[in-house]
Amino acid sequence: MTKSICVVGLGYIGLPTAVMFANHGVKVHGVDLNPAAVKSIQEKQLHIEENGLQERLNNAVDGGFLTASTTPVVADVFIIAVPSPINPDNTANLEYVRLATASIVPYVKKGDLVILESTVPPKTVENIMLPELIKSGLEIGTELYVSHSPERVIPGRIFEELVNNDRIVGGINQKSAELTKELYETFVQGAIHITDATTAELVKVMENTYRDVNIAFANELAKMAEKLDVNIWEAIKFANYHPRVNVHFPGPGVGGHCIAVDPWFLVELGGDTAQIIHLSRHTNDSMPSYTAQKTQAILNQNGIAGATVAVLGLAFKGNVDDMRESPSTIVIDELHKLGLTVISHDPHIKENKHATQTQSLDEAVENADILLFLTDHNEFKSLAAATVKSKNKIVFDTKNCLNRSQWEQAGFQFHLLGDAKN
Ligand code: SAJ
Repeated sequence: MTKSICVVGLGYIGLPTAVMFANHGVKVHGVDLNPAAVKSIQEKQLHIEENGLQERLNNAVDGGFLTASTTPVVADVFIIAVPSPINPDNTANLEYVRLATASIVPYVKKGDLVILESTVPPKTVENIMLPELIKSGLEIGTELYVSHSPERVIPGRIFEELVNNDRIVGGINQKSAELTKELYETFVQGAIHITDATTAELVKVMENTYRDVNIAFANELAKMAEKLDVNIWEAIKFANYHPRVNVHFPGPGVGGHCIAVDPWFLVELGGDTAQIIHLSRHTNDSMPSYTAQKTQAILNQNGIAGATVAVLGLAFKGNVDDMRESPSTIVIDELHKLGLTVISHDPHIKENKHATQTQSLDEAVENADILLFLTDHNEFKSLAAATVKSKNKIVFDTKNCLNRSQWEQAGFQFHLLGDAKN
């Protein structure tokens, strides 16, 4: 029998997951507290950008397999995919997870399965979810099954990765894990590995922390390379030819709602033990200010005072429309603190979400003394330098996403983060 699923949280993970099950003939009901998100899904309008989402949403809604509302419904399976952010003091905010769990309690019935997909600190299922679920009156583990199956997909390639990535399933007991595995086999072609809930929680946070620490290492090396007269991008490329080396890349900072957030869960849990993790967070968080200061230094070298900076790219990374925890907003704040004027542009952020933003690239660059590229959108990579008409011809590329010789041929003075050869 095909089970019915209620997905709580229709954001970057919940919506693609809901759509994916619906496209495989499963009756799915999506729930979001935001009535505007619910309305847009009912009307097949996207409130987030993701490759392949529109056509899959159309199929799901037109086929009658996906409905949405602001409150849960009775179902066989509940998938929770709500935010798990950090508070201003970097401690975990698990209120959304707790409230989402509480919201399904009136709707769960004997034999149901509850799956948490949100990334959470180890022990959240045990300490936050189970005390809520027990209020259903059902016996946990025999009448109500519970597991953590962390999402591990990368924005921009969500559908490809939902199908092909291996999946970790951590049950509160074996039966919960097996039921969860069976469910995801609906569309997952990667291997599905079974473990306990706390291990699954740690695995997911560990993966993102590995990436954060590795990027911090690359950012430290980039700063050193500038003093050594070495191009760090070239050096990393060569180092990565070694079969056991995989150094990540520097940049203007680490953004998004995962890599910049999850390591703090381990810092909170680990205290003094989590030293490398803690230091890496600080190194990565220092990059927006470093980028702003370098921009100022380039302007000083050129004797330009009271400058206007065209910030190109507001999204936290290339080819997504997501500005959550984006380093760009901090870079802009830092540029303002230095007394610089900023005008920004991002081809993926359609509404003006930042006070400095313009929808026109030409308008962003026309009065600019320097073009500061902060994200590696394809639109920027393929930009013909000769067509860019800015006031002063200076470029600062923080993502190694531009073709240096093309920009130099077009008369631009070219600067690259992590490369002193300018
Ligand atoms: N970044 C660098 N240097 C790099 C790679 C990334 O500075 O070498 C920056 C990006 O520009 C961006 C940030 O890091 O600002 C994060 O980007 P990302 O592409 O590393 O990761 P996310 O946040 O889009 O997605 C990650 C993924 N985790 C891993 O690759 C281990 C994804 O698989 C997870 O599902 C996702 O977090 C999540 O939801 O947790």
